[in-house]
Amino acid sequence: SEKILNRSVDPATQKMLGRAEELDLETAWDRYEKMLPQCGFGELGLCCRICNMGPCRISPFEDTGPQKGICGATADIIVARNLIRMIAGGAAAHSDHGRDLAHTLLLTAQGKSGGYEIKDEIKLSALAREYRIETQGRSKEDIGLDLAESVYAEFGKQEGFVQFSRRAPKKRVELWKKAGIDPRGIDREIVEIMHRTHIGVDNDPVNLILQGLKTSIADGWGGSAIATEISDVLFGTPEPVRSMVNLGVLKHEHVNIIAHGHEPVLSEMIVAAAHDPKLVEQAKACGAAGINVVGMCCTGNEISMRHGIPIAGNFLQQELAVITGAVEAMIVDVQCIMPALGDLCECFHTKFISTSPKAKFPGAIHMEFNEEHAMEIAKEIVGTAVENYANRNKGKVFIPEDTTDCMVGFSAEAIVKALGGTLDPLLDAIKSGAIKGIAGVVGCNNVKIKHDEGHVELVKELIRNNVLVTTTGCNAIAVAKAGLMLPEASAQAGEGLRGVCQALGIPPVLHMGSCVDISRILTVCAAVANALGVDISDLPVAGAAPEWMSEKAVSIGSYVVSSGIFTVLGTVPQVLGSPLVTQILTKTANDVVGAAFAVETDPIKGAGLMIAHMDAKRKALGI
Ligand code: NFS
Ligand code: SF4
Repeated sequence: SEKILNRSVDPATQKMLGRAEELDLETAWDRYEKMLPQCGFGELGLCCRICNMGPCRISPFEDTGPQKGICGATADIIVARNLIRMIAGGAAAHSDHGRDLAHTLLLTAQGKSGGYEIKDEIKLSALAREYRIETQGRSKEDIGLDLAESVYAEFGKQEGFVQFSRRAPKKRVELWKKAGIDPRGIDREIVEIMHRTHIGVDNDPVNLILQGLKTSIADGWGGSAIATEISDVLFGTPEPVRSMVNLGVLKHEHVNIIAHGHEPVLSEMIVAAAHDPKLVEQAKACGAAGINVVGMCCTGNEISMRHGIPIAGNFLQQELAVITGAVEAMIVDVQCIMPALGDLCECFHTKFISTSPKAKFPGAIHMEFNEEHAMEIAKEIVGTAVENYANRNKGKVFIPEDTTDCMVGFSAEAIVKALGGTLDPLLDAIKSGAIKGIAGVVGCNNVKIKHDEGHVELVKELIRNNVLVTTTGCNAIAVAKAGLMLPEASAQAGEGLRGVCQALGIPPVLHMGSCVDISRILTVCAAVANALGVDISDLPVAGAAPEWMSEKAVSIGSYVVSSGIFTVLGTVPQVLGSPLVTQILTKTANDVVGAAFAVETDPIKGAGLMIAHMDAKRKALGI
């Protein structure tokens, strides 16, 4: 129907929305419709609930209604506080994920973890060198222990700086120091946001936003970078590998297990446990052909990047996966997991299994995971899924056939390898104009935008214009579904980019991982800037989040801009109630960090803004 076609451009999603209608099952899109019209004060960021004299809401019209909260807070103050509290939420989520990885490395180095090992010793040594940890003649466990303690300490550090932020060009670090936004420690900056936004503390919108930027830098160059780097140490640095995406990766004859959420600490173990011969045997005894583990959202990106495990879908497809009726277990840890899954799983045989003490859900069975007994618990969880196969109602199964092949696994290291060992071929291609610039296109799905359309249209327009695209998160999954993550997709690229892709055998869109792996994009930008002897803000690079929705995305956008990269947002942030804050984000930020945000809901126009920005930067560089 028309309604369904307006909800998503993805054929599998369209089919499943039809199936949901047939079964009279509710999805996020239906709940969104019931929510309309959404609160106008909230949309503009003008509602404050920070103290119990409120809630206060500021009238968006200057001549009618209250212009100040009960404490006297203006629209500018309220909008700025709300915005940076979102940054605190996002930075906390990414960084707590990083902390969990540091914890896993610590236990592994101490010989106390149940099934993990240090897999990438090259990465381990490289990181150890950054921390000036002695590596000569020492075991990987000894080095790992020192490294784990060093990265662990970043979170509670009170003074100094976050080590990985020093990968940024010198000019960038100097600029951060001058602006007072060089973060001292990850937790400290997040806590300071909560303090400053308490009633009656920081009431200067500019000062508030600067603290927001500082905290976001602690995320991108701190917590997220730690999550990425330590994951590589434990599970291996990704290398190009073939994978598959979309709901068609679920199988009729197999026990289907979806690993959904974010931390590879869990999903890696589920993948390993599913190979256990006893469990495979048990699955066969139950009449299944085998065990099929697939991913969803960012943990799906993690296991796809490292093992080529198929990805069932992105954020807005999580309910649809359950509606196939073919999922024995939806296993989740933290972040971007809809509480709606509980009720939905009850309509099917699907077991909704929560695993993190930090994240429990209505209707879920809780099988708590811990690193000390990782493999043992993972086997128990997979066993629960296997047993559940007998309960599948084959008459209720509806799996859309759609799948798309893709090539994933482009870590910074893999990109350098693909270039033949140095960045030079990339630099030359940028200088010659074969590649106009590099874009990082990332972020979520959002019911406010036709599912995947923002992602796919923006990326297509970029590659048509010879922009090499790097991607992570739900954007990566959308783009992979559209077939753009194959070397053959270079046929859709402009002539210059096509030539480069064909010469190197790479797709025009490079999958760099999960959202914490945006730190990989920063690392590449820093390396390119350092090689050219310029700041990141001088490069022909731009970012975009065409369908963003989460607090994590707010933190990401903020650290990308703070790193000097112009960023286009495809959904409107809740800040327009303050002309001052809007002005800071879209204009004044240029004077402070050399980059700013733009908001553009039309993906083609959004791509146009990025291209124009790259052209201007190229001109300034004289290339
Ligand atoms: Ni990123 Fe990943 Fe997707 Fe958005 Fe959620 S899964 S961490 S937040 S919705 S891209
Ligand atoms: Fe109202 Fe001020 Fe309290 Fe916010 S902090 S709810 S604006 S009185």
